[in-house]
Amino acid sequence: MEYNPGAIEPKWKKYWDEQQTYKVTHRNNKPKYYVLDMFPYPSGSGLHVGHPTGYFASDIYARFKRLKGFNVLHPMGFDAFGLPAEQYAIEKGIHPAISTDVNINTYRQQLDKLGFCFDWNREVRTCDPAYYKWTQWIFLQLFEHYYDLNTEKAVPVKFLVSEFEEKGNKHINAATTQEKIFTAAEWRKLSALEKSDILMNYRLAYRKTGYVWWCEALGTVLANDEVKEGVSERGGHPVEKRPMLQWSLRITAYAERLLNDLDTLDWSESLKTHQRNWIGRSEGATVYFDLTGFSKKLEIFTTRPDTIFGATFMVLAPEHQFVNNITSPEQKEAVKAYLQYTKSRSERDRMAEVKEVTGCFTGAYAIHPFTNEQIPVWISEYVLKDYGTGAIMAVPSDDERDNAFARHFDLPIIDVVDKSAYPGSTLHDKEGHMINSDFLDGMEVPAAIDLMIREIETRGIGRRRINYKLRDANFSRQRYWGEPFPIIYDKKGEPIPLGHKSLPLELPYQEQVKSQNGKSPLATNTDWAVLEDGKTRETDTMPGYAGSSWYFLRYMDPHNENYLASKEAIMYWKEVDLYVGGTEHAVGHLMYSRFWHKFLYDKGIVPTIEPFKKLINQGMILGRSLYIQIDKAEGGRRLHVPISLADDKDRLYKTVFEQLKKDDSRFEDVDSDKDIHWEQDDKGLPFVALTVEIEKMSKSKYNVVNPDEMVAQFGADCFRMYEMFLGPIEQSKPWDTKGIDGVNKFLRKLWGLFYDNKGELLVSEVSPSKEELKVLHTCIKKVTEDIERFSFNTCVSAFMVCVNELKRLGCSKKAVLMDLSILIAPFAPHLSEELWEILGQEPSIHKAVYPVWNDEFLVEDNITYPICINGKRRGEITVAADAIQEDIETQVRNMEIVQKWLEGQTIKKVIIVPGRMVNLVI
Ligand code: ANZ
Repeated sequence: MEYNPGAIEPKWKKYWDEQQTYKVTHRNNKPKYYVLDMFPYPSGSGLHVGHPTGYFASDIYARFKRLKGFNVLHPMGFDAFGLPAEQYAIEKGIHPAISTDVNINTYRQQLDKLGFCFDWNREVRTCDPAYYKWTQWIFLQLFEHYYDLNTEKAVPVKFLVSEFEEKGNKHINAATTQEKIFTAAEWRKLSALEKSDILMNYRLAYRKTGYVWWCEALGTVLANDEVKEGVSERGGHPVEKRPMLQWSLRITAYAERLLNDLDTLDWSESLKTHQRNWIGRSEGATVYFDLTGFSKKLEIFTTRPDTIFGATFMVLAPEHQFVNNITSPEQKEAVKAYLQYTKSRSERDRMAEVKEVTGCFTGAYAIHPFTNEQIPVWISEYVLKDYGTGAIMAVPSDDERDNAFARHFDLPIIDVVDKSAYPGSTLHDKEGHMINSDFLDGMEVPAAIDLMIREIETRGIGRRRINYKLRDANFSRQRYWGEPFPIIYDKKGEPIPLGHKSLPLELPYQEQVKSQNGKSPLATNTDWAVLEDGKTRETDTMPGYAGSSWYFLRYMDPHNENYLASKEAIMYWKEVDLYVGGTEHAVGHLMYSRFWHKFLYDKGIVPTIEPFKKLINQGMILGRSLYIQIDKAEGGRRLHVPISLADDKDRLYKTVFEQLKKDDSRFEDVDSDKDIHWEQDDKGLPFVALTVEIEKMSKSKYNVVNPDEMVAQFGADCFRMYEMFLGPIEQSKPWDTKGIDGVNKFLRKLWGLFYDNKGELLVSEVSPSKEELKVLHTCIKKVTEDIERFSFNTCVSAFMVCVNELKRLGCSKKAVLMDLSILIAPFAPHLSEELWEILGQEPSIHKAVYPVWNDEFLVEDNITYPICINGKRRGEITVAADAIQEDIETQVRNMEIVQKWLEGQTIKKVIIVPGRMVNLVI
């Protein structure tokens, strides 16, 4: 009998399906444990070997926890709405509803071969109306709540309305963009639409015209985290800021909690830092400056109010609303030209580090609130419209950008902080003592900041302010493939939420799925979008992150029609104990789901303040790409070809030609290698220079390895183990199919403990020896401890050591093999199930009890001491671990080797360091 994964794996897969081995319910007395993977969006290319890495790690852990007596929730589903799915459908000319279905089926088939212990009864798909009914419901809840800063939680808007009716908005302390204070009488006089507009300034889901990222190529608006370095994250297309009427989520209301609660999480420091930076909390003050000849005051934000005596000019963002009004007639032309220039600059250029200083004087002056001097007001692209107040007081002595600006335009610089007592201190360090600063002189910076803020507040020219880089999250997409908003507009344009009973509002099927001229595809479907009495539907759809912000809750009770999940199920499963996924979601998905979760916590729906207790980011599996260096003169143009061609020169040459002709018009007529500059080898023969590079696996780089092939060739168990064996889970590492053979051999060796090569069963009932138990229990200890700390590669090594040792000892004893099979079960679920059966046990091994090591078996029987004579090592002696000192001494004195080195001299002293060494002084 040989190890044959091709027969074993389907057999046990079928058994698990029939027996529903991995089905779980919350009605269980065991302690719970929730292991979650970031669910995939089903792309058209299917899985490559990099995708399941994280799933293997979480699956091993889930299986381990189960064997350890936990009731483990380990579900899987599909993030099926959103841009990638829709882009794929459009490229292929297939309706997204169809392509998504097809792609999900492909994924499912691939996943099913890999031996996961998912409870598929709980599958969710974000594009399923039964699911997005609750996404829409949460949106409506956000719409119907505002954030109360006194109680620090979400409160229904209806309380706000009754407060307005009685007292106006004076006493409301909310996260709001409502600036105007009104009385109850004023409120009551407003029209329905005016009231609705005011309430929008409070709602957690609100609609407002704002500058948003518009991506022409994708035909939609994008959220901040979907724009990376000034281009769309998906596809790398240019983006620009455009004013549009859009839905947004007031995530900024939760900034402080999102920041503080990071401390409660077992996440990597780098991920937490990433989130902290994204939230970007700054403490400082806003200060009002009077402007000459202009009635409005200019509000600036500064983190360094202590430096105000060094403020020698002001700078506004070019888009600042004051620019037009304050510009003097003399400066009109120059300002106009400068605005033209900044408009032509992409956001990417503007955000890039300043190499070139640009700006323009407006002709206006501000009055310094402490010196009463007039200081010039400039505009410059380095001041961003969306940060702080979009205006700054420039302190060229203590801010690098202000300094560069002042030097370039020859503006005055006044030193206000003396750092001589702090050698090595940079401008970013808030240290030094104040000079040239009136009543602040002599004070240390931190104290001066504090005093200045109090002074500013006393004089009524500003106030303490905490500023965040975090922006509210844009929530509208001019796309088809997403959740429709459950919102109708009346003929005056007032948004009316649909009643909860009308949910889900289903996405209508239509052929037209591409947006046109920035108009949503749903807007072209007038049958659906236009209602009676001049009412219309919202025709934008929700973004991809809507459905993924709460899916982990739905898994707890996926078929519930009356609630997003029952109270009972949520109270049992509580939160995700272990979340495994890639770092690419660091500030998008992980920020949004934390926000939604906190909102649901405020509403009493979930019992924990955070959704994901522990999080592990798996590293990427990298591919080996082959590059051919051609046309050297052109500066190293490179071409991707399949790695398999490295050994086949003829085919390689042919492929080079085909590729060249296909993707470079200059090579269209090439029909022989005469036309290409091959490199010459030392015999003068043409050759193609090849390099192999390790980089991200992707279809476009011809470096993907398909897991199906691995399974067909080696079996899923071998593939799982090899992928874990590649290295620590958090690290990125290159894939090398050649290496899988080592694991393959190991599994066969393990099998060889059960059957000899004639197919005779070797398993015996004889009790294991002390030595055999030591090998087994060393392995139990190592593997248990290593799994607990998510070190899976070292577990595989431990298995290899254990099996080699057992082989050496000729041990095929049932008692040892039983425990060993359970240890291996999380890694090789099919094989271990087969071994369990061979051992005469009832399936399933996955319901067995994880072995516990016994320290008694780990104790060493003997100890080997090095023997030193006058400090030099001359030999060694092995004695029983519990031998007493006199016996060791007697034995040592009588050893031949010792006698030889003594050469008749006498031993003055014998020093025995227990367990360590023996030293003789002669
Ligand atoms: C005066 C000053 C003096 C500043 C000094 C810094 C150093 P963080 O820490 O990132 O919050 N600033 C404010 N709004 C800005 C905007 N819209 N665009 C560009 N810069 C802006 O940065 C806050 C500091 O960045 C503020 O404090 C302001 O410059 C500048 F020695 O005010 B400071």
